[in-house]
Amino acid sequence: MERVALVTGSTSQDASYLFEILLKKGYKCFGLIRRSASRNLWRIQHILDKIELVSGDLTDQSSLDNAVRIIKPELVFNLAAQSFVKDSFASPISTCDITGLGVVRLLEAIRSNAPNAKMFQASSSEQFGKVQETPQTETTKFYPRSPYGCAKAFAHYACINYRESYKMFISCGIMFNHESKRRGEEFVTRKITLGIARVKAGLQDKVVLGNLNASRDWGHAADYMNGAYLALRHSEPTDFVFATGETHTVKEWLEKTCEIAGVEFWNAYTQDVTFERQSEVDYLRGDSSKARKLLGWNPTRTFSDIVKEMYQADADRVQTEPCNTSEV
Ligand code: NDP
Ligand code: GDR
Repeated sequence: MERVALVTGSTSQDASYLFEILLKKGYKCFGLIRRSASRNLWRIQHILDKIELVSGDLTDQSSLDNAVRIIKPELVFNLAAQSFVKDSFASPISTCDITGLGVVRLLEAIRSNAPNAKMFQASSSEQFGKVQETPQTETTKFYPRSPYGCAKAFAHYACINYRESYKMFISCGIMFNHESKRRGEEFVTRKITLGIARVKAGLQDKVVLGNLNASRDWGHAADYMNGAYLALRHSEPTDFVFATGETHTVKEWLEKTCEIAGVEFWNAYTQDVTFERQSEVDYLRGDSSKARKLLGWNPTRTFSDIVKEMYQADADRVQTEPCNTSEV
């Protein structure tokens, strides 16, 4: 029988890597995509002829019911979300509708139309927020610090509740920050690598940033999507932390990028409170022992590898597309 996977958030950084993994494993891949005036397909352009896109929106129950009923997937990966933390303060209602309630809509669509499907939920280290212990594990108490973090925590508990109430196979991956050359330009890592590439090319004076002291446990998106795939191959549904166990400040990311670029760090940036959060997550560092032990999962790229990959891709890109990032 053909193995069929449905991925929501088809245009995301993560879906682009997950589709590559699933295609290699022989899955027929469907990607849920919402309507938009201009489709944002650049991350999956190279595999568009190998996957099938279906219309659907996490805010619309009937579109999810239809997609799951027609596709009858064996695996469902829920990657769709309003995922930009800063914007969640400006749009708390729509963030909670998509990132929180949207997950319940998807769970209902699966329960009604493909109850034996296995589902992966993209949970987030933002659920730990003001951390209650370090390093953070699957059992660390949540203390979210943004509407996004609250919505993800709600979605996480909803998944556990459906797993326990209806015996559905639902696993949550509590993923710490993961980056790549396909990362959105609004996130700080990409803002820095693209901004410094532009500074180096003489296209921009400085990168304008907010809080440089926040610490994040940064890994690579391809590694984390391998973890998502492994989580659904595991014999039991459960929750896994995916993290490197290493933490670095935003300032360290900036310093490393400047070092690679050969740009003077002190001259390369300014700070503006516009880019600060109403309430910040100061420090994250995850303990992924459970995933390492049960799934044989390991992150394969170092902090330095990731910064280099992203800077190099952006340095190449500014030669052909000198776009402006100063507003994000
Ligand atoms: P992106 O921000 O790159 O992509 C988000 C995706 O969600 C886009 O495809 C977007 O589509 C889609 N989407 C947004 N709203 C809706 C909606 N109403 N209905 C259907 N689709 C929608 O995400 P990432 O690749 O960074 O992350 C993937 C998932 O993992 C997200 O759920 C994120 O919250 C979570 N996560 C990410 C981490 C990270 O560090 N990257 C860490 C922990 C969790 P469109 O193009 O139409 O906007
Ligand atoms: P985060 O990622 O909020 O951790 O969420 P982001 O890259 O937006 O911020 C990381 C840290 O950098 C600080 N910062 C800035 N951030 C942005 N975006 N722009 C700036 O100019 C800037 N200056 C400093 C932030 O204050 C923050 O402390 C990401 C998303 O992918 C979520 O969807 C995911 O769940 C979590 O990672 C884990």
